[in-house]
Amino acid sequence: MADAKHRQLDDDRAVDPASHPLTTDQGTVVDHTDDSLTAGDRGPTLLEDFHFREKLTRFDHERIPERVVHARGAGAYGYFEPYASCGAFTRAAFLSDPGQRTPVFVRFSTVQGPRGSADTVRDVRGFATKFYTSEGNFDLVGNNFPVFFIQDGIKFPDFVHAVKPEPDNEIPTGASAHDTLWDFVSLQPETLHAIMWLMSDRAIPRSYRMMQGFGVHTFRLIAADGRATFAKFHWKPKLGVHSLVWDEAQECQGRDPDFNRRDLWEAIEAGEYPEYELGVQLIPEDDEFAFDFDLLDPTKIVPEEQVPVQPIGRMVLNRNPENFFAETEQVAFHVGNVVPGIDFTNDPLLQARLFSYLDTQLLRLGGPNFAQLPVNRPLAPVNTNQRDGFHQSRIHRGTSYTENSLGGGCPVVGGAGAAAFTHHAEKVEGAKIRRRSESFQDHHSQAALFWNSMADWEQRHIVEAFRFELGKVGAVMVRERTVQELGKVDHDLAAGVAKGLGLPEPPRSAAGDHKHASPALSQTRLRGPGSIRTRKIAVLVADGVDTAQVTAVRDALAGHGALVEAIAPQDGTVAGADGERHAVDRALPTVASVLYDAVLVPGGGEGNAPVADDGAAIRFVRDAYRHGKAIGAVGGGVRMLAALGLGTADGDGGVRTEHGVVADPATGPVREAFTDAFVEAIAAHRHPERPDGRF
Ligand code: HDE
Repeated sequence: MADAKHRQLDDDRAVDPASHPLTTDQGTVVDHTDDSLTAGDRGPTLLEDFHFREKLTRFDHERIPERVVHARGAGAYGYFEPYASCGAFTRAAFLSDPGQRTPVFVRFSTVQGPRGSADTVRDVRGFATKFYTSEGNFDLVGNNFPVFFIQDGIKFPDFVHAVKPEPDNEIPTGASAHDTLWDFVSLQPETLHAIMWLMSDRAIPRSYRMMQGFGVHTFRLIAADGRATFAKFHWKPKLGVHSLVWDEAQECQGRDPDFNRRDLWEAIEAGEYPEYELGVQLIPEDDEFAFDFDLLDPTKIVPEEQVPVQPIGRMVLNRNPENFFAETEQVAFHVGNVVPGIDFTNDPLLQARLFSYLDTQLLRLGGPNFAQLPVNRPLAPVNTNQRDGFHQSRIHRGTSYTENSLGGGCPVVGGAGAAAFTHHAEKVEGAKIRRRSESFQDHHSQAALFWNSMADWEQRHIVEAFRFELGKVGAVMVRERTVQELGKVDHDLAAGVAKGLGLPEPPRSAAGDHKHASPALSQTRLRGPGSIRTRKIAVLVADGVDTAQVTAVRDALAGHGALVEAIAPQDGTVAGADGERHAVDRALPTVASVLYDAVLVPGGGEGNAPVADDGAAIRFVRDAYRHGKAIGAVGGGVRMLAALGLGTADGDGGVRTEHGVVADPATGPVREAFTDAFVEAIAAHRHPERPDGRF
């Protein structure tokens, strides 16, 4: 557990609060902190009260500017280890030795909303990883979409101004469903591919532990002999890729605005460490022009069917931060933080980012010395001629210029045998121009590729998302223009959206008219190992519940690593049908179906489900059904489902599974066939095939 980064942080940890009484910033012990020093009982406060002044001043200065984008986030420490040496294509030391663990810090984030916004908004998620390697920090600052909204970084302020809340009333918070974003989109077809991802379920992940990450740009990996290979970085979550559904995501924003943050924190606290596999798509330099798009264009993917993703290592997140501000807020990522063996390309978005990150951190972290902050400090030795500035916390010794003789010529540049970074000697020539390359002009083919790759239910969700977003746009011409643009992606898509908006069907267009698909893009292919580990299952109980049934299912699910909670109309305990008391984990009014992955409705002895008449329980079950979640019912629980029209009470008395609703009408001990079928239904995550559900 105590890896090198953890040990390094020991030097930075504040004094153990239990080890010493309260002091001022200067270390003077304070005698009283609840009343200010006043002249007399009811007199004015005295200026000489240094503790009072310090306490208020420090409080007044607690806030720093939040990130201009990606303000809301959650972080965790862990480690990365390669499966084998990657020496064939990169000289990066941390990728060379399968036995070597490199400490990491990861920050997940949403993009549009401020620090206090809700987690489950429709948005891109940031997935930024800092590798504390022996050769310096390498930051892989990615997103959970493999493409971006614009091709050239000079458009970034335009894009962000458009997606951020409206300038006059600062509405909406954390949402893209408003006029300025869609005005921009409808006029900038380069946004379309990323917009397709944004309208898909990828934009509402179930968990940070269940989403992919992408480096987006094409990078260059450099081998020890100087040979370069183009590379795209991919993170794949071990638990599979899973999403919420939109209705659920919206309700979560109220029920638990910290839904994703809490999920990450609790999983790590419970020892269920999130794990991701790092993969690379490798493209030899000779194949730079082998594609029908430009490798430098960040609005394009390299389909996995064309260039497979090679797994190269795994990352495990196993430690929560100790102080949110010091670590998660002050961490400073920069795409420009690379190590020998990893280099850039001329992707104009990447080039702009190389400027922007350092620049923004100078403001956000109040000066140039933020690399000395504990979470940012490399494990590799730092020996620079950079000096002074705000918040300098190192005592540098010796001269600070090169060449010097008075300092013995130190620090030596490119010391003998040291792994110095050498920029790849790419040949470049050309006239200075301000013009988008011709090779960047196709904006529709890959948006159509994404659409073609989706399963029916994924396409339905995309159409519904467009209808929702554009339905919130007031300017009719913006709605119309967007639908016209969608017509160039796919006619059925545009027609479906137009219908929802009450607009005429746009004419057929040839622009994105192809049938190519990349099956690897569909979430139906990304469900993962079919495990229910860490899934949250609610069991609805009340007085009279069949405790034996509850205990049997609970034990079976817990045996598969699921987290089971007994939920009752009130907290405390409920009296089982057999007279035993059963502990309640949560009271119904404090929870909702949207906070769980599945629900079990047990019976009560020979009777109906004990919660059959409870309004909140009925809503719970109905919501689970609408959101396509697995529902299990045993004994009288089956009768409750039938009464709600969510299943039938008839049958031959055997275990029945229909669209993820698993029913066992037997009132005796729970049968293994039931638990097996319920586990399978939960592992499927969602059941889009439900006939009358609104999934
Ligand atoms: Fe960022 N981005 N970005 N971005 N970005 C920032 O840096 C920027 C882009 C990404 O958890 C800022 O420290 C420009 C793509 C993540 O701390 C800022 C452009 C991708 C994070 C910035 C892009 C990202 C940021 C804001 C277009 C995915 C959060 C605060 C040229 C590959 C990191 C900060 C964290 C944060 C600029 C585009 C990912 C302003 C100019 C593409 C995950 O520097």
